[in-house]
Amino acid sequence: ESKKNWVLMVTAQSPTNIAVIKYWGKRDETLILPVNDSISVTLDPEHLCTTTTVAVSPSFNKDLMWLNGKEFSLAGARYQRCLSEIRGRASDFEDEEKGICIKKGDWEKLNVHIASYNNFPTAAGLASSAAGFACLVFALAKLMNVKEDCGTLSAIARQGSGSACRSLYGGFVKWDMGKDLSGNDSVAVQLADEAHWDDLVIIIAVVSSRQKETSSTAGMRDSVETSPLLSYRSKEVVPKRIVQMEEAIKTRDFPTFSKLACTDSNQFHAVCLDTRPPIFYMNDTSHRIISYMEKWNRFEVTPQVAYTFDAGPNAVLIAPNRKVATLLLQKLLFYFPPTPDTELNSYVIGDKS
Ligand code: 2P0
Repeated sequence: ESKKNWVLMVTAQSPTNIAVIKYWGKRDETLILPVNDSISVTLDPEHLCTTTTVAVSPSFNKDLMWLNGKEFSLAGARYQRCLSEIRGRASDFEDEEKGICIKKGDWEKLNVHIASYNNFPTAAGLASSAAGFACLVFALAKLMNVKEDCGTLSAIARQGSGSACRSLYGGFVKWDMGKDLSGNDSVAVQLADEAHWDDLVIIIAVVSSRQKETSSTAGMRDSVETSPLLSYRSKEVVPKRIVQMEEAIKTRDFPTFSKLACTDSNQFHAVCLDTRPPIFYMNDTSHRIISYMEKWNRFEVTPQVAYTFDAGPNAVLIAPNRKVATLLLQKLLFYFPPTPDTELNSYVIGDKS
C-alpha cells in the first residue's frame, strides 16, 4: 500500500507584461478570446513578478489557495477552468526513491494547495492578473507532468486572464487572436527573446496606488457593447499596427516603436472615453506626463521615450537605453517629485530584459 505522507511540490516564477499594442475587448467571454491581436514586452523577473508554489498530497482533503499569505477562494470559474484544463492533460509520474507513483487518472483525485506571492504591493494598482495566472498554469503543468508546449499552456493561462497568455514567454510576445471558435489557436508566440533588444529600459511611475474603479473585464465588456471606435480599431487599425510593430521590434527601430506604442495607448484610452458610460483610467497627472513626454520627443530629432498606460493612471515609460533612462528619471523626479502628499508618491523602476 502506498504511503500517504508524501507531498509533491513545484515552485515557479512569472513576471508581468506590458502591452505596447493593447488587448481591449473579447469576442468570447467564457473562453477569453480577444477582438484583436496584441503585442507586449515581458518585464525582468526581478520586478513585478509572481512566485507560486503548487503541491499535491494524499493528505490534502480539498483544493486550497493562499494569495500573499491569506486564504483565497478558488471557486471562480477562471480558476476552475485552469485547474481542470491542466488536470485533464496530466500524465503518469513516478519517483521510486520516494515511493510515489501517480497514474494519469489519479491526478483528478488529488487535491492541490497553491501559495502565491507578488513581489510588489498588491494594492498599488499594478496588481496584474497576467503574472498570476501565467505562473499558476506553468507551475501546475510542471507538477502534473503535462507534456504540452508553451503555446498550449498559454491558451490555458488565457482562460484565467487574457493578458496572462503573454507572460508565458520572455522578451517580445504576440497574442494571436486566433480564428477558431474553440480558442485553440488563440495563443501567445514569442516574437523576440529577452536578449534581442536588451538596451531598452522600462520605468513605471506609480501615479496612484488606489485600486481602479472599473475592472478590465467589465470595462472591455461595456466597450464591446457600446463603442463604435472599438470596432473600427479592432478591424481597421490594429491589424496594420501589429505588422508595423513586429517590424519595429525586429529591426530595433525605437522611433517607430515609440510612435506606435504611444498612439496605441492613446487610442485604447479614447475607446474607454467612447464607451457608454465612459471609463476614465488616466487622471490629470497621467495627462501631464503624456504632455511632457510629447514635448520632449518633439524637441529632439528623434523620439527619446515611449509611454503607455493600462487600465489605471500609472505611466509605463520606455527609454531606448540607460543614458536616456537616467535623463528621464532626473526629469521625472524634478517635474513629478515623489512626495507622500501628492498623488505621484512612488516610482517602481524596472530594467527590461
Ligand atoms: C493589455 N489590458 O493588453 C490590456 C491593456 C489592460 C489595458 O489586458 O478580462 O486583466 O482577465 O482577460 O487581461 C487587462 O485585461 O482582462 C489588459 P481579462 P485582463 O494588457
